Amino acid sequence: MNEKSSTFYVTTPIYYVNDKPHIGHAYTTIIADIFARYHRKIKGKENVFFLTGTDEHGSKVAESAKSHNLSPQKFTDNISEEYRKLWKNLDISYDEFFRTTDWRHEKIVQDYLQQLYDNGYIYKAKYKGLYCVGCEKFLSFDEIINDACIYHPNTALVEQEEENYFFKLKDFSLLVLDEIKKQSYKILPPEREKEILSKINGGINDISISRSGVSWGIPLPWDSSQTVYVWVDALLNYYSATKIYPNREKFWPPSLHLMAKDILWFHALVWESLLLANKIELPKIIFAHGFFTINGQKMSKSLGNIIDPNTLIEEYGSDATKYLLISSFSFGNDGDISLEKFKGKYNSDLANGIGNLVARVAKLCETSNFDNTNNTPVNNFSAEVVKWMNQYKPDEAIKSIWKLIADFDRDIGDDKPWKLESDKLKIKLHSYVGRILIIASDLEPFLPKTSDIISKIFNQKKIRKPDSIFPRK
Ligand code: ME8
Repeated sequence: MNEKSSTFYVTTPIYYVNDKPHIGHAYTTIIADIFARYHRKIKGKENVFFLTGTDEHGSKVAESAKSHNLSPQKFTDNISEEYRKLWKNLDISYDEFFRTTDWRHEKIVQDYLQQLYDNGYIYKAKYKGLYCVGCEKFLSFDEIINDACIYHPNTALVEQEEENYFFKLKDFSLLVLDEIKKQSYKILPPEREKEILSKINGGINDISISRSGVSWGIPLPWDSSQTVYVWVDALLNYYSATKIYPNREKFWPPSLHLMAKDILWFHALVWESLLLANKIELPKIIFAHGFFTINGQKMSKSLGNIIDPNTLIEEYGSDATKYLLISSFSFGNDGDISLEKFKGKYNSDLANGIGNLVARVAKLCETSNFDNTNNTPVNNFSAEVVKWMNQYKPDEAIKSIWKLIADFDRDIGDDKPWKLESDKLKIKLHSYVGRILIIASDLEPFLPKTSDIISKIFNQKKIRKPDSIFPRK
């Protein structure tokens, strides 16, 4: 394997700092964390780069700052810090936290756009359209239902006419189409790739890459009366990160960009076009997962149903929060979650599932005074976990671990070890410890703290029954 193929670079979207993080943001970041931890175990820590961060420019953020009577910089500093705190509480193992207000990024964005401008890919034109501040973009007809944005029905659309600079997206979209067909880069799940292909085939307009009325942004290098369109600024974070942090250049191109379907268009077409225009290698995989609702309703401030992930972490701990979010619906599809369902799932899968199994096996070892000096350390993944992770199905991978747990529980019932005589019992317990260490190793990317606790318990010479690892709620 050469160095390139052995590196793994995974990203989350950089989240807007107009408001505090919610469980939608936590969801994508947990999935990215799983991929990062999984690949670190296979490829080594130094070959994995996990990037997350915050998207801090643009009118959406500026308006929010104003409504809080704070300067945009102060406001973004505060919210960006909320994200970092959350990722710490949630035990997210990112390598770098990106902020688009980092001056090194601002300089890279300016140089990048200057190069596009010098090469004739940017021109000035008038544009009139309906702008959604929630999405930070002009909407196309298929994104407007009942005079409102499909993603932000409560945000009033603004009719705007501006003289802006445009990027020749239309020309590059045909090259992107070729790259998708050649499979040089992939959009997953496959049905999303089909959507993008049909949208490109349906015809593309050039895209405005600057704004004249937004001062909270990076000035265009050749015309400081305009700032860089926040989406162009934001997409370039993935590239800047490999330039501004030491020893990250070897990670280009990104292995996996994660996001939900709401922002796939920018990632699947605009991003690639910007890269192709400056002759930069394309990312390998763009994965757009689904959107989840809460008790059947869209999460929104006005409905007051936004769940703060910190509340879940306080109630259940970081590992359980991760488990509950990723196992609630299938990765890639839309889904629905509810706090009541979380409680049920916590009790059935964590307290009664893995928690009970660990207690049961440890107790058997303790009461029979089992000598655990000869267990074999486990440091790889079960074939099922590898299979699903290679298919970008972390939820299926975790399901396969819960199948191991259920099978193991059933086998203990069938084996009735408490009836075995001493020699047979020793052999049985030896195999049990082996099985539970396999589960612990498989769990490492998904429930890292639990994995560590289980490994410690079952690597003791004299195994002792621990306090309950997931107390019933
Ligand atoms: O779009 N279900 O930031 P953002 C699942 N700054 N995922 C959800 C979700 C839900 N209900 N709600 C949010 C932006 N997400 C830009 C990105 S990247 C160069 C710039 C997650 O704060 C999901 O990952 O609006 C979605 O794509 C992202 O949050 C949008 O975050």
